[in-house]
Amino acid sequence: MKLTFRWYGQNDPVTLDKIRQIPKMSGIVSAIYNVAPGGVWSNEDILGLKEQANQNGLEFEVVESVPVPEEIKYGGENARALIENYCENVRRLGKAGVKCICYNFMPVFDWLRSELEHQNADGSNSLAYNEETVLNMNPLTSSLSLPGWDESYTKDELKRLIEKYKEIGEEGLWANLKTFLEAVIPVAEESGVNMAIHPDDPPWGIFGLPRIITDEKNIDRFLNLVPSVNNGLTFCTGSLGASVDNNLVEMAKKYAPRVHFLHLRNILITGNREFCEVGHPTECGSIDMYGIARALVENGFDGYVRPDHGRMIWGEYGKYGYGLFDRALGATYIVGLFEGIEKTLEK
Ligand code: CS2
Ligand code: MN
Repeated sequence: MKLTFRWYGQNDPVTLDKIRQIPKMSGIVSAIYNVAPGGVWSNEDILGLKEQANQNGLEFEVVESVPVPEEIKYGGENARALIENYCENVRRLGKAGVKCICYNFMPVFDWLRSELEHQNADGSNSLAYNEETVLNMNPLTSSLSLPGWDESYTKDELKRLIEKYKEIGEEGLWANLKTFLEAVIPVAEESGVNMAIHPDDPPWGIFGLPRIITDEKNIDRFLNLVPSVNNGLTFCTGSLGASVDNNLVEMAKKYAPRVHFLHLRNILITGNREFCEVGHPTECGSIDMYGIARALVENGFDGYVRPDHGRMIWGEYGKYGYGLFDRALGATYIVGLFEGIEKTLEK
């Protein structure tokens, strides 16, 4: 496995010179942040980012995310042209040496949480989810604003957007995902890039919006939409693991050959559709990190791994889920976990 770390670019308080000091760190996971979803990234920006990483002894082989604009997801008039832009980004990134692109196909919202600073007993804080609280924050009917949510939409825009997804429903979203993949995957193949869809977080529909990358049945369907190795997965343990119906060890075993990117994050399930994010080791939460990593390695996984969301510890303030300290602890845990598993399997 190749250990990586997410970096949000120039404005990220976690700097590259710090990231490089984490033992065994091979590279960054980043993106171009000055172009709106749907736009084409300039070669200059892409190569500049790679150069910055390389100057700090780090590779730049993974992008997270090339965002999929809403119009592709709901199948608007400009979807075709936007898909062509997306393909152009894949070509340019491939040429610059990027090997893996993470993206998601969640309508309107990316991850959803009810709390950004949930206080833990040990004095740390982390992201937490409580379904009842989230439903009370429905942006269409309540004046409360969702923590972490992009406030750039007006209520009317949001209403229209949500209506569009209601019209097309789950099957419409599947059809638009298929159209997207049928155009993008051949380009990814030619460009030497593995596409790795990120599961929906949490893995169920909210506010009447469809969510489809949620469980084994749907992931089977996704992988069969375009049965190419380049059409693969980001296996995000914290996202998939929020549903107690998902057997992550079994899923890891089954999907290993199509997993290109592994997000290791642990959560503690505290009730029905209620969880908080915890330290990475297995014993800190409800997810069998060891079992998942072992199932992946045993079945041939040799891709990119990164610690996903960390808690805020040691008085750090920063981007929620993306501080330095707890993610660095997670990275070190991941190195130990893989060393143990790989050495055991070699015997
Ligand atoms: C999140 C997401 O779980 C995660 O990794 O922080 O924001 C994720 O990066 C996107 O959904 C991937 O497209
Ligand atoms: Mn993730």
